[in-house]
Amino acid sequence: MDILSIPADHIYISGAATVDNIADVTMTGEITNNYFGKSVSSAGDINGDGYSDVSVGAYVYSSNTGRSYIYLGSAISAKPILNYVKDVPNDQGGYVNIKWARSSIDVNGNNTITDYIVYRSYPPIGGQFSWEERSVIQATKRSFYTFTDHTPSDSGSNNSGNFFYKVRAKTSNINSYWESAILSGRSIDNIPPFIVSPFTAAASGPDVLLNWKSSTAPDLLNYVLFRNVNPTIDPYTETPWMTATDSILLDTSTLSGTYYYFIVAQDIHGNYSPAAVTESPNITVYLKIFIEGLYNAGSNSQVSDTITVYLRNSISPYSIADRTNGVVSSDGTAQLKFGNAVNGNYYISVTHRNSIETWSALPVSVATGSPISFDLSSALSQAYAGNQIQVDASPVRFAVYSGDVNQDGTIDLSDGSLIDNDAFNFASGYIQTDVNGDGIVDISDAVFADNNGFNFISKITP
Ligand SMILES: [Ca+2]
Ligand SMILES: [Ca+2]
Ligand SMILES: [Ca+2]
Ligand SMILES: [Ca+2]
Repeated sequence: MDILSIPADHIYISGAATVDNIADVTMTGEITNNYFGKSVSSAGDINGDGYSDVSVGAYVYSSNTGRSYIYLGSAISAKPILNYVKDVPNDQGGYVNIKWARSSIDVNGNNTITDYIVYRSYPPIGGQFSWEERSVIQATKRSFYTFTDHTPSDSGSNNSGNFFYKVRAKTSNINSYWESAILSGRSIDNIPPFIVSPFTAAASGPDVLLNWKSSTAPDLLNYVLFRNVNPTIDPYTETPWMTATDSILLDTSTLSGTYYYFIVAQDIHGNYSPAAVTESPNITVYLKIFIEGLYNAGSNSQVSDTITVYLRNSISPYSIADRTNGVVSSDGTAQLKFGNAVNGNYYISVTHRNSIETWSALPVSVATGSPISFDLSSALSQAYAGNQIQVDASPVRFAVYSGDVNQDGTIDLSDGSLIDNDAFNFASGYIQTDVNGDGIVDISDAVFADNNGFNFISKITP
């Protein structure tokens, strides 16, 4: 506290950042007309308590005798000032830290204050607090006091966890005390569980068996699981699929195709670990394939495009066991995942927006969890009936035929006329008739249909 200016008998006290023009203390003389306040001066710190004291003269206190009053400076109120109630960081919850500034009379030379009592209340009901004594701390004339309180509950997703505090500066007289203002605060569990790892999904007949390593979080509540066709989710907004307390779960109503399982470990305060993800069990095929119209022998690469790939039963009528879409990259590789077919031997057949449907020469053995590679491009004989065309001599590469614009299994005049029409109309974009994949339709696309049509190219299947 500093005394900044002393006009007459009004004293302005600067305790905080600014000084206003409202008197903090008004002192009145003991008798009227004694000219109390005619002279006011700072008296220095007379009693050595760290506060400036004030001398106020009343020079006509009695007929001939002036009187000087010494006012011992102090804060305006003897109430302790509650500074904060805040979470203790980096813990599993349950604690808040409370700090307050002493009563202004808890100072050297003054033993009025004997103790501080910390009170806590649940949020008031109907304006009524329910104060509970949490601690009694002896007054030791320190500027500040702190206390760490163990809270009954933490702030969580469905609970604000707010508790209210006040501090009483107590004297030896039970009826005489000063109380701080009321402040609220809450404790928070700052430590979510670690990510669950490992987390695996394996086929178990038609079911999927999920397995994971138990979390070591000391405040673990359970595991929350999710399923989604997307490989990433936000577990806080995603609707949970299951909860579990074990470290194993059998999914007996699996989704079709390929999708993803996610798991988070949840602590008792609703904190989630990061989500761990695992793919649904599937048959993965790494296919290598080039497409005649999209291939450039000069750069040894092709225009990347979408293909549709089928697993077909190995015996007549070679029905479709599974299908999936994939993107074949410029280097001819595509990763394909089949979520429906059971382990077995299948022909692999490939379709593309304007290429001849092409099958593998023989059935290929596939199984969930055991990815295989299949390369159509390495030899003519990789394709059923050798139904491919060489597109490069160095490196030696074979490609599926291009030009089946109408996807009827044969390249002929009807494909050529579709290309001609679009070329005549300057059609452009991602369209069937753009055989070389440059985004426009012109004579360079028609060449493929013309040449392959001339050679009566058709799909060849078992
Ligand atoms: Ca905490
Ligand atoms: Ca925790
Ligand atoms: Ca055709
Ligand atoms: Ca083109």
